[in-house]
Amino acid sequence: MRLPLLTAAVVGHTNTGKTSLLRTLTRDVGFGQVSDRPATTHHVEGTSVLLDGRTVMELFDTPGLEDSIGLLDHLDALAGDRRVEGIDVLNQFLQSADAWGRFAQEAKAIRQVIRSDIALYVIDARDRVLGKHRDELEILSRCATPVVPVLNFTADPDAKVPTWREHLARVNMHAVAEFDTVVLDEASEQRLYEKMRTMLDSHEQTLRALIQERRRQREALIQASADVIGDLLIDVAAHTVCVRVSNSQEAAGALQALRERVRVREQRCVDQLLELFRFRPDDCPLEAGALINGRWGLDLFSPEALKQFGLHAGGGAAAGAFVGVVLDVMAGGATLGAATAAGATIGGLIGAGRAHGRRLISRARGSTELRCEDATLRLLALRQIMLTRALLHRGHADMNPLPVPTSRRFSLPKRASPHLPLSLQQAKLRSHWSRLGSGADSTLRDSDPARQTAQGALARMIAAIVQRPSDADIEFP
Ligand SMILES: Nc1nc2c(ncn2[C@@H]2O[C@H](COP(=O)(O)OP(=O)(O)OP(=O)(O)O)[C@@H](O)[C@H]2O)c(=O)[nH]1
Ligand SMILES: [Mg+2]
Repeated sequence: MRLPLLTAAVVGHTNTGKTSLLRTLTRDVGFGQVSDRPATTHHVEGTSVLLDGRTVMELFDTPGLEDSIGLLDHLDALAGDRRVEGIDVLNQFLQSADAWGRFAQEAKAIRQVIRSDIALYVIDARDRVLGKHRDELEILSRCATPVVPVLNFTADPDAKVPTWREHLARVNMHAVAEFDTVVLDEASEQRLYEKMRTMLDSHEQTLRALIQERRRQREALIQASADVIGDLLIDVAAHTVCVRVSNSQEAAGALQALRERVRVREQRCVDQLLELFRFRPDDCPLEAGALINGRWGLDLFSPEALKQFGLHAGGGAAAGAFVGVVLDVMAGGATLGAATAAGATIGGLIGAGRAHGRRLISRARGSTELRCEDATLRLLALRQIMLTRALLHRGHADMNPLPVPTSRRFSLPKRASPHLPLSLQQAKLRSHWSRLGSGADSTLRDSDPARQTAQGALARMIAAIVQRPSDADIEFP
């Protein structure tokens, strides 16, 4: 069924966040120009909201209203003593020279309001109610277009939401929406569409479909993110490197290479997550410990990164620069001597060697395995989960850094299981599941249904963690 096209003009005083509102509603960080400077937007610019590939809503950004007090006086003077309707006077004004001269900016906005089905009047809720606002509302009320006031900057401690609501009610505007454009709150967006729906009977279906579509998209985004993170974790958990214990130089080189591969793999996951949420790396600028131009500020293999999430590296592997990697020295039987020797050689390099018990894969004599330790896997999981949660609530107008995770918010609760989830334990025993390193056989990996099952189970667990309330402890598993 073809839904009727809905057109909405976004208007308001300069610098109230009109362009920002459009960016967030359309999930388009590239739309228009957003700046602290007043009068950033000079022209009317439209953008589409699609549903099943078809445009169902067109949103129009407009230049800020700057001289509403002057314009209202001008309109009143145009009307004179005649009993004429506001819209007629406005049309008369739009055809006059003043609409291209001293009131050109205002005229562009008003023309778009008159042409649209609805106007969203954006208010900086930190402002006091001033004469300019009263006059803007008065002019808008003459446009014969329904108006939904949108209170922006509502997350700011200075927001005067009740005062604004009271004032708007006095001028007969009861359907008021609250929407902070930098904090994407799914519920606020829904309420905004619902307010529009109450005013637009003819577009009821379009708005209802949009609300449903946004809900569906959010769920799909969470699933897709969880899947991408699950894939990363399996790749890293399954990745092992065999090195000869007798050659400490070779071992050191292999260790560096392993860490680099894991870093690159994490970066690929970050890039995938940013892309899923339609952010560009430089949309998430610098803040220590958080994402810096789309990269994690703290190295994955640093004690600080572990500490940030309340994690501790296990045993001696935490020492020095070699955080996050464990040495699996062959243990038992005839190789015990070699293992001890390996402990002496590479153990000196890494800090200490730790012997892992059960082995399912065969190994050559005199060699040892390097792999990421559990704390690194947890850190990888927590970093990407934290990023996903931040992106879910990040408006596409947000120009601030992503928030820094703190150990308080991300500490592992005492009851946390000492074991990794089963799927990761399985991955640790199946090096062919990993895409990392030369040993990875992509055909084998992609065709192994057990890997897919494990990734699916992990993704479900991650999706549940991502959706925990904002004040909940974040833990993995
Ligand atoms: N903290 C916060 N900042 C916001 C919000 N909305 C907009 N901003 C910031 O406010 C400034 C103005 O935003 P714009 O979207 O350019 O405002 P505008 O109404 O389009 O401005 P003009 O085009 O000049 O009329 C920018 O620095 C935005 O980053 C918000 O909800 N919260
Ligand atoms: Mg603008």
